Amino acid sequence: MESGSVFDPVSPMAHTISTVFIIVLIIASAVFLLVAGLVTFVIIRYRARPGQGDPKQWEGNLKIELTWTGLTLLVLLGLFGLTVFTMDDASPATASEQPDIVVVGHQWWWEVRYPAANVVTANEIHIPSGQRLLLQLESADVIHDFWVPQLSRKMDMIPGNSNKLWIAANTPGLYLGACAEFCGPQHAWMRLRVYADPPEQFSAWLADQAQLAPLPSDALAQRGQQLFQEQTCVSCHAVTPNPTENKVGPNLAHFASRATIATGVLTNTPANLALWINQPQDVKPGVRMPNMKLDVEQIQALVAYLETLQ
Ligand code: HEC
Ligand SMILES: [Cu+2]
Repeated sequence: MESGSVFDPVSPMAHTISTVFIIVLIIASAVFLLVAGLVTFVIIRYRARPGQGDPKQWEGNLKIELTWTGLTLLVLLGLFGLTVFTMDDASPATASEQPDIVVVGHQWWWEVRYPAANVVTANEIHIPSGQRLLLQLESADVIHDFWVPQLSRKMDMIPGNSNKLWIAANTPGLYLGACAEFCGPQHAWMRLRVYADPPEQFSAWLADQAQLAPLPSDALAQRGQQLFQEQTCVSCHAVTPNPTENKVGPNLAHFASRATIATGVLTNTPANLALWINQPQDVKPGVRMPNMKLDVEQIQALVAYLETLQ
């Protein structure tokens, strides 16, 4: 089941935020109903009636004013206290712990690194369910914001600075997130998928990601591999899971195992992949990948090759 709602938290951190959200919503609704109700009552009860002169004039009322000021103060102090405790629960102290995963925001995609396993991937984060993991959040260009509402609080990704965020998922599943800080024209297409796998399945996934995908065996895919090197795709995309240099585009070592193309714009099918390679600027205008002016045969070969990167 996939979802992304604040009201459906699956980690202790998200749960405490969801709770405070609901409490604030209830209190704010009660205040709204009280005020709107009183205003409605007064409008109807004390409306002007034909033949009546001006009503009796009032000049302040200390008792009523003290009451509404005092009650408002109490409500605000209560919410303040609640918020302080929630902040503590939502961001447990991190001390100097090493991050389990480093996530780097790019215009407009997510680089995902598993330092201990020496794996680099993109746009999909796998985590073992039932464990708390420390993320280190960075940015390669402008300010982005990491937000997977069901798993944790949201946190900015600041160029030149790294932030730490705990996430967890009590139950296996797919949890959707998105960039939550406007970061340029394609900000809305900076989606994120977090897969919480049962721990053994996660370990198997990570071990698999650390390996090179098997070399293509059929002629078309081999031609695609060659084109990938010649057409400068390789200058922006690594096809090994543990490259030594940083690239401008997402790591494609296991691209075929991902569900979407270009950070959520298209589902990952051969037809969509052909469309993407042919016209990235039409699919995601402004994207940092140029239209390469390839012919149909070249595109077919590249698709065949990329499909082998399981
Ligand atoms: C100038 C750099 C650059 C070049 C050259 C380039 N790309 Fe890209 N590519 C990118 C960027 C940046 C993205 C991420 C787009 C986004 O999601 O916003 C991307 C995304 C992709 C994706 C989707 C990856 C994913 O996980 O969503 C594929 C597949 C891809 N490129 C294939 C190619 C192929 C094939 C070529 C050569 C014909 C190529 N690219 C050339 C920069 C480049
Ligand atoms: Cu953004």
